[in-house]
Amino acid sequence: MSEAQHTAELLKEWALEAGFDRAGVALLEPSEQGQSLRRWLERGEHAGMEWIARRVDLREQPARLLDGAKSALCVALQYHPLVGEAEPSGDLWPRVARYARGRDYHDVMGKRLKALGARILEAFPECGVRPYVDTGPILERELAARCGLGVQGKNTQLLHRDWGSWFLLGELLLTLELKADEPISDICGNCTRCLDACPTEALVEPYRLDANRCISYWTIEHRGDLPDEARDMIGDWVFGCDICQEVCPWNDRPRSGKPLAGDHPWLRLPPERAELDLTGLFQLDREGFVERFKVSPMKRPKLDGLRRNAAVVMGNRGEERYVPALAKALVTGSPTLRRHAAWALGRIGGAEALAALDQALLGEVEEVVRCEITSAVEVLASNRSGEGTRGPSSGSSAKGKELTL
Ligand code: B12
Ligand code: SF4
Ligand code: SF4
Repeated sequence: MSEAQHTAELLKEWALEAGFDRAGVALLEPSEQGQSLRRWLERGEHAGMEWIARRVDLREQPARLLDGAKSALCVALQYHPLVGEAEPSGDLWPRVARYARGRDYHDVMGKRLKALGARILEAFPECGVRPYVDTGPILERELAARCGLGVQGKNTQLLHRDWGSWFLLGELLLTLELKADEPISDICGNCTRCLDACPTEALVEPYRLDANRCISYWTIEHRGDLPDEARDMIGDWVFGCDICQEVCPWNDRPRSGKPLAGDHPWLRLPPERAELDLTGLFQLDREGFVERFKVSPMKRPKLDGLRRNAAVVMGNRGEERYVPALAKALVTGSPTLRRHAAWALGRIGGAEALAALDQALLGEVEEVVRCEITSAVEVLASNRSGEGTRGPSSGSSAKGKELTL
């Protein structure tokens, strides 16, 4: 065995000891996806994620991120299915993406990568080391695909015949000479289940996702008010979206026969969060939010963003039981929440919703909120007179619609 191969094997073993489920070694050669990344950006399919467009050169040439970088030790951490974990109940958690129910993987994987890096430095003091999880200018799926941690599926997620796609990625860039692992070949074949199941047609063609239509983008990444089309699209997803993974045959069951993510307590939904439902999100104050979500990926859109999503989901569900909470939010919430609460009340309808809207209009001073309330009242009035066409949606009503922002 060559020294490069011996060191690579040693480091992969240490990665497993550091708490990762799988590891592989990739050479830091220039990206082969640079052209299609640039086309994706030119088409504006990154939606509001301008930060992706700013660092394209580095994404194309990841070796430039660390002086003398030659290889990447790529790691994967499984997050589902959790052994012995029942699906959560209630009206909130089943519609929060699985990766986000427990602790924030950026922290968990970041700490483990740091510890792994320190161990490598101790053994190879001359080595340069740089950890990344998610937020660096790296095409992480491409890098991990190069060393066989999976292969990109038509839903753009990295997947593996033994492990499915419910895993997260991270990597250590290294200046060490290491023997690289081999990629694996395509496992999608003729399947198109993810493309067929995506309720918003965000997967515009195999391996191409338009974030302007992706529920995950709107509920996690988009800041501020949601345009009307996006409110339709998100259906009843409060944070993220798992549909294109749920339908993937490689996620049906662990093919390897080994338990997946059986010993990852950090992924479990903590009791202080489990008790929350949609209306509970409205009742949280800043302190309560920080207490419950400071170690969760759900802090990303902030309390206002989560409440915005919750209001839209209530409207899309069209259930009258949400009217009292929405009516209160319409008076006491932030301008963003008041706007989305008004929209949701217009969706749900009924005398109580209409009375709340009329009442709120009397005291509302923000012009955008007044407009939202007025149009919600108009929707209800036209519904009453039998002219209206709007009503509760499950998100799939967005299918086939043109998105105009
Ligand atoms: C931006 C981003 C998003 C955006 C855009 C998603 C996207 N598909 O790019 C949004 C907010 C929508 C998103 C959603 C999700 N994300 Co995300 N996201 C990222 C992030 C930060 C950057 C991805 C990126 O660079 N996209 C740019 C586009 C252009 O890349 P691409 O889709 O890979 O497109 C290339 C290929 O399709 C390729 N290509 C073109 N033609 C062909 C043909 C073939 C045959 C092949 C193989 C490839 C290929 O060329 C394209 C251009 O480079 C990465 C972390 C990272 N730094 O990599 C996490 C990451 C990809 N996300 C992750 C996760 C878990 C998710 C969600 C599942 C979360 C959720 N449940 O809501 C969803 C899944 C949505 C989906 N179907 O992809 C994980 C994926 C893990 C895995 N197993 O693959 C990552 C790696 C984070 C991590 N560190 O673990 N995400
Ligand atoms: S995450 Fe949801 S909306 Fe986005 S591509 Fe997958 S199924 Fe479609
Ligand atoms: S659902 Fe089918 S096409 Fe989509 S990623 Fe899975 S195997 Fe590939």
